Amino acid sequence: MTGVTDRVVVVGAAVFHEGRLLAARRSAPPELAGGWELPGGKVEPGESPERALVRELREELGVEADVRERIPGEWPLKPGYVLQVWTVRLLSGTPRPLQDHDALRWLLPHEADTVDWLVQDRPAVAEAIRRLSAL
Ligand code: 9L3
Ligand code: MG
Repeated sequence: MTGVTDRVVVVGAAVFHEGRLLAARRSAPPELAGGWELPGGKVEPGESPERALVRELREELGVEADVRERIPGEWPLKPGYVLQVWTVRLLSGTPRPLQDHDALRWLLPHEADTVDWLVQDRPAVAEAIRRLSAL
């Protein structure tokens, strides 16, 4: 059962590869287009967040991913939606913007502020960069 008090969990991936963080530029919806995000999307009913993240990265970027650790915390999106973030490693494939994105970048820690992150993603990105820098 779902009710009016339930929140939709949106999962985001801090994909780490060769010392860089993957940033994805949204192409939709219009109010978010041009903003950079941690790729991911909504958890479906009955789906675990980790499974949702694997599915979203397959659909959006065409890669197989290994979900590692949750970045503690959650961040409000639009009303009724919260963002939760995990660190992720690539298992296979090269990310391509297949859905909802029109550009990708691999950022070194010192380049983290060179893209215009969606405001809601900024706290999670900051924490992801701290973890990447500590690897
Ligand atoms: N959202 C914000 N930051 C993110 C992600 C993956 C998603 N890192 C927002 C955008 C949409 C909603 O969450 O309003 C659902 O995301 P999607 O399913 O459109 O990717
Ligand atoms: Mg998405």
